[in-house]
Amino acid sequence: MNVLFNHLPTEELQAIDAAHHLHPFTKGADLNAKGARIITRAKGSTLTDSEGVEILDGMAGLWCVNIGYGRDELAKVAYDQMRELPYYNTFFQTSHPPVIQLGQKLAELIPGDLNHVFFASGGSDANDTNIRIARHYWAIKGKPSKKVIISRHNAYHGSTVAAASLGGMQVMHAQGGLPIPDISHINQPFWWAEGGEMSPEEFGLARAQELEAEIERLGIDNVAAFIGEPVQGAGAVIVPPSTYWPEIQRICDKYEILLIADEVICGFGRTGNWFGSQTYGIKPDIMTIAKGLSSGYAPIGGSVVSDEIAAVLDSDDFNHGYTYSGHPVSCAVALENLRILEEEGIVDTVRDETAPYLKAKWDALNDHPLVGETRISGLMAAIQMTPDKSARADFANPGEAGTICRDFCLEAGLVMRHVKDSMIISPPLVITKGEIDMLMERCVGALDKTLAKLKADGMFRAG
Ligand code: PXG
Repeated sequence: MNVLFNHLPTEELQAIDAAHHLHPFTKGADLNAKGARIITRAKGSTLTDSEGVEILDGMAGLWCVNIGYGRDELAKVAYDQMRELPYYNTFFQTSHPPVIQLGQKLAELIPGDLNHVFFASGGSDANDTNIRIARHYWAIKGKPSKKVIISRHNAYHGSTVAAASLGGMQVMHAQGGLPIPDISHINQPFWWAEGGEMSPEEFGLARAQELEAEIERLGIDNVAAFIGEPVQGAGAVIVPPSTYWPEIQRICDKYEILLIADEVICGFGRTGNWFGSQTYGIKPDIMTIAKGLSSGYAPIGGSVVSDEIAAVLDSDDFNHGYTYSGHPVSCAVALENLRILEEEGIVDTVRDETAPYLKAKWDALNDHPLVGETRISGLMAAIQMTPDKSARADFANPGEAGTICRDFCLEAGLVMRHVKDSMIISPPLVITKGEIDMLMERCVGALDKTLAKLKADGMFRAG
């Protein structure tokens, strides 16, 4: 057996990890003191840790393992491609079959005239590419002052300097001198937290109209594009009111600015259609893709642009590219992943069966005393915990209840992520109804225990 599979005892692995591995979005000192959980293998929707404990993966890794773990077909394709052509670049007037075929397949799957792909290694660098594409596009068209990209507070668009600037995460802007210039942020359509006395529909419209006000404030000659996730994922699964996207679309059309849909999480079936843009009636000029494109089996992302943008870009040099743009192994793996998603009808099953099944159970959580609201779109969903439902109140120490609940979930054998005091799921799209039952049972058990602990600690006001 490969030495990596026949691993060292957990404590030794944890000690080595603590000594040499810097983890993303982590306070190293705290993690090193307790030791990371070591995941050693996975199959379907189930992870196994180094102690042999099985855990239901309610997050599909990091919102990405759409076809589930353990598909040999993808391993085989990667092996075959590595033997045939492990690497070649696409910079110097060259191309190769996997990148050619993947571009064609994406043009077929992605709606509208988004027929041209610039490949990246993930979502962050694809969004960097988008900033450069949008600005270069306007410069070629003789409008070099059109540089500002309008985004939203609490958006997540990645972790590079440019993508984190584009995102609206305060904790990221607070480190490393962000944001870069010429990015502006409007408010998010998060009704529960920010909607006040408005109905969700009124609020959605009001928040979308902030885009129009921001364009007017900046001056149309300075605005290049608007970017948004169809449903904000990392922000806490914020499903916008029905009025939001149609108004954003109207404003982008009226002012003829580019509309960038960041489909890194929503793409490839997550919302019950191939793309979140289809679920929410968005007609983007540029789409960011990553994650579900390869189901996380190999790193790959991309910027997909319209015929018109491609024609403009093609008229000049575009001085941009990554060593791994269109990596042959990643492209081959992505193609096989798309074949499986398509041939096994996985997106249809989500739309017609598992998402409605989950939704019925998820909606019923609103009866739980700890639940302020639930949000769901396809197989991504959130539970908003609150100390006082009727007041739509926040906990005094945001994130504390979320951490408590997250730990109870893990104890019960369920990976559920928390964003402050929202509990989030985004399971593999192949999750079965039986596994959804199991997920719900573990989730409700964790909510009950969290409520009991919060009451005991005097952190729960109502009920
Ligand atoms: N756009 C969106 C909408 C994302 O969700 C990225 C871009 C960046 O992709 P890469 O491949 O560069 O990571 C993402 C990534 C979380 C979490 O904790 C979410 C992401 C990444 C890491 C953590 O929810 N989303």
